[in-house]
Amino acid sequence: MIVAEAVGRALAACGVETAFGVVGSGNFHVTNALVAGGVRYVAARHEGGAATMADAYARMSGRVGVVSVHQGPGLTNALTGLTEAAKSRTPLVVLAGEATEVRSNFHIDQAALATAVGAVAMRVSAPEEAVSRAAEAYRVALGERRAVLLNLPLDVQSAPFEGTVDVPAAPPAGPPALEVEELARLLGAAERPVFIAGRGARHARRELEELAGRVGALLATSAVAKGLFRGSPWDLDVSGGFATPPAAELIRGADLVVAWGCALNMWTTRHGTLITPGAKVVKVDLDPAAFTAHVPADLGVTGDVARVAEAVAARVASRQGYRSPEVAARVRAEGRWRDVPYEDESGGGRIDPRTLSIGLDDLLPRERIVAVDSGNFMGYPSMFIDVPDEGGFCFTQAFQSIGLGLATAIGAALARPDRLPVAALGDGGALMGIAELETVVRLGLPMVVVVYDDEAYGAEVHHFGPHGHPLGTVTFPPADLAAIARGHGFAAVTVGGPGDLAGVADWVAGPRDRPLLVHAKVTAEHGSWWLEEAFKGH
Ligand SMILES: Cc1ncc(C[n+]2csc(CCOP(=O)(O)OP(=O)(O)O)c2C)c(N)n1
Ligand SMILES: [Mg+2]
Repeated sequence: MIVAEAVGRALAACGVETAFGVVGSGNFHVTNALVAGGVRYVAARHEGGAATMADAYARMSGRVGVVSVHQGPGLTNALTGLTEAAKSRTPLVVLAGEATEVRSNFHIDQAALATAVGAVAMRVSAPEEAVSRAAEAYRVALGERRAVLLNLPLDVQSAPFEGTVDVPAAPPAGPPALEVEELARLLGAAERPVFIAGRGARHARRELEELAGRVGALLATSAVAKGLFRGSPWDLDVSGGFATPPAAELIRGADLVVAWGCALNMWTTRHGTLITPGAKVVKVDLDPAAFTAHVPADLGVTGDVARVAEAVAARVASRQGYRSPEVAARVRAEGRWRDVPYEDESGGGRIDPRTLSIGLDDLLPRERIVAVDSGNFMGYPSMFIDVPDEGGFCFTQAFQSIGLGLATAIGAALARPDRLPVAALGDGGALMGIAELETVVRLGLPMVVVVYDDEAYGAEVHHFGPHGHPLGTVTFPPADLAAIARGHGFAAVTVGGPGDLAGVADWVAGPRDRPLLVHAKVTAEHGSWWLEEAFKGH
């Protein structure tokens, strides 16, 4: 066995289930070894797609995502996806060939690249390290929630490996935090507590609902945990720019905000304005760095969200808190965006993006998994297309890159084959990530790709247009996205008004043997309300 094979076999033995990549000479053997070890390998068409697929797969499956790339350009192509994963603390291992000979065309400082974007760089420097380094990369990715680049120098890769592929067991979880008494005291005294659950709470619905029920807390999430409390009568859905008017008001009314695995960034708090001055803020997080980030915490509790919530629940008495019948009635009547009245602006061959999103919400099966790209349009699917739970929404937006949405939907679809994958994209993001349309068809995914087409980088149009700047650099002629999709093997419908949604209904009722692209020509007279919020941060 050569070193490359030992690395692949070791990762398979660690429990890797699916790997994504683009194969070249420098990662050929390690990828084949993954496959030989029982790992499903998914070929992407661009390394950026592969990295984002692995990221989304990891988020939706709870497993470590694995990416395999060629040295040099294979890694640079993957960088945007790797950065998103690093910022999102997704457990990810990137296997990359490495040309250590400085005169090689493929040579770059790969370790420096990785650390520059927040990933951890490791290297198999000698044959005898093959298994221990692979296991270490896996352990750091999973245990510390890091994106790890494992460099595989070409000369070391091809050397013989003499040892056995035996990987050590993962260490047990740490003990719960000591600050639970203080959190229990604060919750016991709060009149109007609100819980905001983030990425670090996606595994802890039961424990949080139990505690919230005792202390009378209302429930909200950050965007990445959307759906976590779906079905609860106290669910305010997403806190921040996507919050409904009553949800925003109720969050502002809190006298205690407990952020669970959630740093309370500018998006989640509308630049801090959703937290009323004087309200106490508590953060529960594995990483104490979260306590001082963004809105600072009055109290930080270090530990796993589920364990801390359990420990606190054992120390508090039952009280009504924020859960009055009036609040319940309000959440029931106005808690969803589609209950908020609006004037439908569809007309002239274009559909109002709200009407489009509500129409899709009605037509698409409820067991769905929605992935959203970045851009002006992004709030429409996030706010109007409902999801069944936290496993129904995948939001790769920590780096705010456009073009990740389609690959996100592919990775999410592979993690949850029981659900209909829905990719919601702008025309700009769709054309940027278009390399993976063929991947959707090749994998036979029954996906619905919705393109909110305003023939522009709408975010920029609405950012600069009101100030009278020329917009020629951010507007485009019409592109026939339906024809492009058909060319890849998709079914496609062009939607220029509510009546055209019948084509979507036909696809849903049919055999769904091909993915569907919905080319929606959307109205674009004005920017979205959440975008105005975002521009404050630019
Ligand atoms: C990789 C990358 N390039 C550029 C940007 C800047 N940017 C933010 S939104 C946007 C426009 C996206 O256009 P589209 O996907 O059509 O969505 P729309 O804003 O029109 O709804 C651009 C170019 C970015 N965020 N990421
Ligand atoms: Mg656009």
